[in-house]
Amino acid sequence: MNPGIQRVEALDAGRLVRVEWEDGSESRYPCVWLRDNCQCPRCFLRSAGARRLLFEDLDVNIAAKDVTRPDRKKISITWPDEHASEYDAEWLKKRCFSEEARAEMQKDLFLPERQYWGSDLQLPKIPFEEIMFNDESAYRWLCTLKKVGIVLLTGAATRQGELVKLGHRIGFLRLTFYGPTWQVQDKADANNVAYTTGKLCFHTDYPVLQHPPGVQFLHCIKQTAAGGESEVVDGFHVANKLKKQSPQAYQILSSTAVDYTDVGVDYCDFAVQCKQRIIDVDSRGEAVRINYNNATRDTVFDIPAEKVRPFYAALKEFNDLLNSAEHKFTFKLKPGDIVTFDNWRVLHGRQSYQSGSEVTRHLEGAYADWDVVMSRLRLLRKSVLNRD
Ligand code: OGA
Ligand code: NM2
Ligand code: ZN
Ligand code: ZN
Repeated sequence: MNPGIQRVEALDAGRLVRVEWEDGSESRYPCVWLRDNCQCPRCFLRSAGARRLLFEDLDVNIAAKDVTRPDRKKISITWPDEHASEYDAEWLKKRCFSEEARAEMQKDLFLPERQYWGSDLQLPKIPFEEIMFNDESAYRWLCTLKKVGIVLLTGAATRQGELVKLGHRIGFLRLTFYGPTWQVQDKADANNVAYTTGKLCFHTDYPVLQHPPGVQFLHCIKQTAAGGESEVVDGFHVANKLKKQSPQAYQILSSTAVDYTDVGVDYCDFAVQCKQRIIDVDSRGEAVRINYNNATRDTVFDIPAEKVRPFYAALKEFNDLLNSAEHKFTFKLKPGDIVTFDNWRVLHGRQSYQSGSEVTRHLEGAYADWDVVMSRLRLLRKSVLNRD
C-alpha cells in the first residue's frame, strides 16, 4: 500500500510544491509541471488519456496561489486565475522527480534489463500453441524476447500462414518491400542473397531501412538434410567486448555512417538507400542497435579515402568477435519451429546447403516493430498481473 500525504506546502514563492509522505519521505513538484498536468476535464481528455491544455495557454513562470491537502489521498491547488486542480496521492508518488523514482518508472515502462549470452545460451523454448491461447505464456514469451533477445516457439503447423496468425496475436506485422511475409528458399534470379543456398554470415536484417524491423520471425516449414544450420550471436554482448578490447574499433563503428543499398522488385519495385552506423549507440555510448548486413552494404562509401582501411580493420575485429566460438550459438531449425528474435540486437546467419531441382528447405519470415511488441507486452502484463 502506498503512503498517504502527511503535509503539503508551497516553496520558492509558489513555484514548487513539496509533498511530505506519511513514511517520512518527500517529493518536490515544479508548479509549471503541475499546471501542465492538471487532470480536470478542461485540461485533460480522459477518453484519450491525453492533454487538452494548449502549450500557448501555459505560463512557464506560474506560481500556486493556494495549496491544500483536503485529505491524505490528494492535494488541491488554486492557480492565480482561480483555476483549481486536484492531484491523487498515488498518481503523484509514481511521478516523483527523485532519481530513484524516475529510474523505477522508466524500468517499468521500457523493461531495459538484458541478459547477455554466448555459446552457453540456453535457447528459451515455448510451445506455439501456448503463446497463441494463453496470456501468461504470451507474456513470458515477450518478456524473454526483450530480456534475452531470442525465443524459439515450437510445434507450429508446417504450412505457410502461421506467422500471419502470430502477427494477429501481437497486433500486426511490419510490411516491407519483400511482402507482408516472405519465403526464404532457393530462387532463380534471387533478388536477395537470402534466397539462395549460400552461407549467410552474421547479419541483422534490413539495415537499408531507416527504421530497421525490431523483431524477426523465421518459421521453418521444410528443412534440408545436410547444412542449413542457424547461427545467432548477442550483438550487444559482443559490442561491449569490442569496446573493452579495442576502443578505437568501437569508436569507428559507432561513428561511421555506412551506406546501404537495395534495388529490385518483390512486393513492388524498390530502390532503397540508407546510411547507418554499424553499432548505434545512445547518449552514454551504449549499443542500442546493430545495423550490419554485409550483403547490402553499398559499394558507394561516403568517407575520405584515408579513413577507409581503418574502417575495414575495425569491422574485421567486430566480425571476428561475432564469429568466435565463445560468442556464437549454433542450432538447426526443425519443421514447426519458429525462431523469434530481436533484430536490433541478435545477429543471425545460416550455413550453406546443397541446391537441387527441388526445394529442400523453406522458411517463412516476417517482421514486427518493437513498438507493437512492447505495446502487447504491456497490455499482457496488465491483464496477467491484474495491475493499474
Ligand atoms: C534471412 C535469413 C536465415 C536462414 O532470410 O534474412 O537470415 O536460415 N535467413 O535461411
Ligand atoms: N529478406 C530476408 O537486409 C536484408 O536484405 C535482409 C531480407 C529478403 C526479407 C534480408
Ligand atoms: Zn484543469
Ligand atoms: Zn536474415
